[in-house]
Amino acid sequence: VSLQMMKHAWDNYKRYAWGLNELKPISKQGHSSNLFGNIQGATIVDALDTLYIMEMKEEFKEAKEWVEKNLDFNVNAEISVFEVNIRFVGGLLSAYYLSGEEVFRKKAVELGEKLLPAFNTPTGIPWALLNIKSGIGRNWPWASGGSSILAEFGTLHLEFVHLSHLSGNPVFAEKVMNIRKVLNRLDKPEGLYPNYLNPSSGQWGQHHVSIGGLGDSFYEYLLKAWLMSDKTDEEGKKMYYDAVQAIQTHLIRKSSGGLTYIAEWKGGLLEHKMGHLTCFAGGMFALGADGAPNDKTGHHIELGAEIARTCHESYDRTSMKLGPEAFRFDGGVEAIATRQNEKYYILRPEVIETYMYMWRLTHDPKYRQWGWEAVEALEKHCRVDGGYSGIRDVYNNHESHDDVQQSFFLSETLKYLYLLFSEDDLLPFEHWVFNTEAHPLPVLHKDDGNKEENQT
Ligand code: DMJ
Repeated sequence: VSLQMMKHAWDNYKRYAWGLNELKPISKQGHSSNLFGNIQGATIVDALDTLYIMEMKEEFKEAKEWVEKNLDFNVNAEISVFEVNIRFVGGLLSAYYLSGEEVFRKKAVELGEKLLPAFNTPTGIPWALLNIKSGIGRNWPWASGGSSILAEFGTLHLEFVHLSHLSGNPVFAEKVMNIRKVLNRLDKPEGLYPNYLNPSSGQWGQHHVSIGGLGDSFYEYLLKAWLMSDKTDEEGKKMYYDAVQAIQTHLIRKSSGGLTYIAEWKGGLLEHKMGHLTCFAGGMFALGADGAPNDKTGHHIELGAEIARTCHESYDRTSMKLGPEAFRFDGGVEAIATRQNEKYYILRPEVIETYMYMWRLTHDPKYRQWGWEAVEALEKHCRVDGGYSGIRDVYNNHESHDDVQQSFFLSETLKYLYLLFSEDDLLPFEHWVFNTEAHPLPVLHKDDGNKEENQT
């Protein structure tokens, strides 16, 4: 089924928005998000590995040809360093590792080089935004006193380690190792990492902590850096398990109805709200369970299962059976959005992502059932003639479509659905880690490194 869904999403993108970043499935035209400046083709690059895995060979071939002929980074564009890294660098790296086609390696390294000027700050903590022609960077004007964002500069590690590996140029890995060094020098309030860090002073901005937006994938990349290093990156491992310990103590709570949730922390005060984005953490806890210190493996799996259940409830308590952007545990509600501007669903993957990890790690059939419920809801409410669209209010009985087919729907949501219903030996966790946009990157096995050294 996810293959049919992919075909519908891809065919319509191709028909109405080919070469542009994303598709507007209602108005049947291209959609440009300013996150990518005027780099083009986000949906193509994000979808490459999904097409490959689903064995959509014709489509993969036309996507590759587009990349060869048209993907151009010599443009005057201000881009989001984080978004371009996770979608474009990540997408190109995965396409290279899966297909072995040199063009993807070349483009990934070329783009990586374009991103390097973002690190020209007094601390080496990169800017959020970069003009890839002039090399001038800046931060989001809304981010706490000129700060960079934890989830942005903390979500470069996996891709940059691979860029060094593939190019032979150590500079990429050096840049991301320095980010860790800066973080490790700083005092952390209650052991937590604030979402904001000033790249000039090297000091934290506002003490806001989140495992959802602005924080999320920083934690994910600590764990995955360790896994991707074949468990040799002890620093990443320690940072991850220490952070989870602080998160458990200060952010994880249980509602009176028995639902475990991860709250947000604002200068010591809890906001009892959980984002759809935060739902990825169920899968993360389960993935990290195996290495958990002090015999805590079972506990981390259990935590993953509880987060999965809570996020499933957030879907089940809507009329469309698709979850809202954020849901609350206060004012007498549990796992329900109360604010109008938190009721939307934009084809995000995190809940399905967690089902996929929980399925692989426990084989409890309920995760496939829950994934199936999501498929039915997507087909009923998000599928339109011209592709798939987000929904403005999941509690309403009538769809109000937002008219965007997000590129992560093809790279993540549909890929995780496909994996949920595939055998475990398709991209096995011993050999692959998924970047935060669901692009698989190979584990760099200790032996491979030795082999290369022996050869030179
Ligand atoms: C994706 O770009 C990535 O999953 C990122 O980590 C968070 N936001 C979207 C999906 O919701």
